[in-house]
Amino acid sequence: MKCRKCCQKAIINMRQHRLAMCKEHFLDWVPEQVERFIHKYQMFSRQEQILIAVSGGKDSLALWDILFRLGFESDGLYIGLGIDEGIHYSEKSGQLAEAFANTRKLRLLTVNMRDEYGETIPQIADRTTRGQGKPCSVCGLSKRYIMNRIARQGGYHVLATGHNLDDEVAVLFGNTLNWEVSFMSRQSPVLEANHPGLVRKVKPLFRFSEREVAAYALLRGIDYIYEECPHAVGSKSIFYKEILNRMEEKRPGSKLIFYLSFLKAKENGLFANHAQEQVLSLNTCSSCGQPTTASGECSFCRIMLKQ
Ligand code: Q46
Ligand code: ZN
Ligand code: ZN
Repeated sequence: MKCRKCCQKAIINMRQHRLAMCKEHFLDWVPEQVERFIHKYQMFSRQEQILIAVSGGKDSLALWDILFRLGFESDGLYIGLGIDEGIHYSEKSGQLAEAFANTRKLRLLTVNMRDEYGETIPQIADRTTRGQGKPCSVCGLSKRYIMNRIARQGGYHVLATGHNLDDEVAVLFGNTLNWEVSFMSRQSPVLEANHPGLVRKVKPLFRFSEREVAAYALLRGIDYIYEECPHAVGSKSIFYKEILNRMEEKRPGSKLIFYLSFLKAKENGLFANHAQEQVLSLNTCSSCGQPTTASGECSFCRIMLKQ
């Protein structure tokens, strides 16, 4: 297999794009495409301050590397979840995020759950009904809450996450199976800040497969955490990804078509009524002042105040 651009030996073949590339051209192609998508989907401009949610994994570090190479001003935010039983997931991922920032002289903000809130995610999950069995629900809502709070307090215009195509398609697949129309109406590569106190959220890597992002991170020599969070084992999302990978194997491009067709349907107004309802139903938390769909206190304040 030869590189489409220079005819040297290709190191990656992207069947869904009918495109093979050598290392050098692949490492140029990825940021070029990211810049194109940032512009196409109107994610942010060069004048805006970007905060990247950094987990220490390949996606968020690859995103930070790409935005740095493209000359966008961006800081990182790492949230120490305190998931340290077994493989020391949080400790290792925090060290890798820090090392990445230090070697490139980038600014990394850190929020440590234990230091800031007095409890780790597994501890909060253990004492709340919401977290019974698995801490993912508590973890997800805490991360969303903290990311928005730090972005807003720091005066950032936009919060970028490293979600890739496989992540997005797995979520869409799950929502479609259950016909979760309100979730589908909110799923997008760009979520505008349509309520006071919200920060725009963007996913600049949403058109790249997990394999492409992993290849980019490896070829750039990025040191990231290879292990998944131990709580991800057996998750629905991983199960959906396996099914979708089987489909992609037989029909390359299926994932991208599924996701882009969904975006097209949204653009044509398929979920317009539901999107409007979501905006109208946002309130302000009576305790912390952050936007919430709940009336009274937001879910985060409720789990933190519940003894
Ligand atoms: S970090 Fe948190 Fe994930 Fe771990 S506890 Fe679950 S939600 S699996 S992205
Ligand atoms: Zn080449
Ligand atoms: Zn609150």
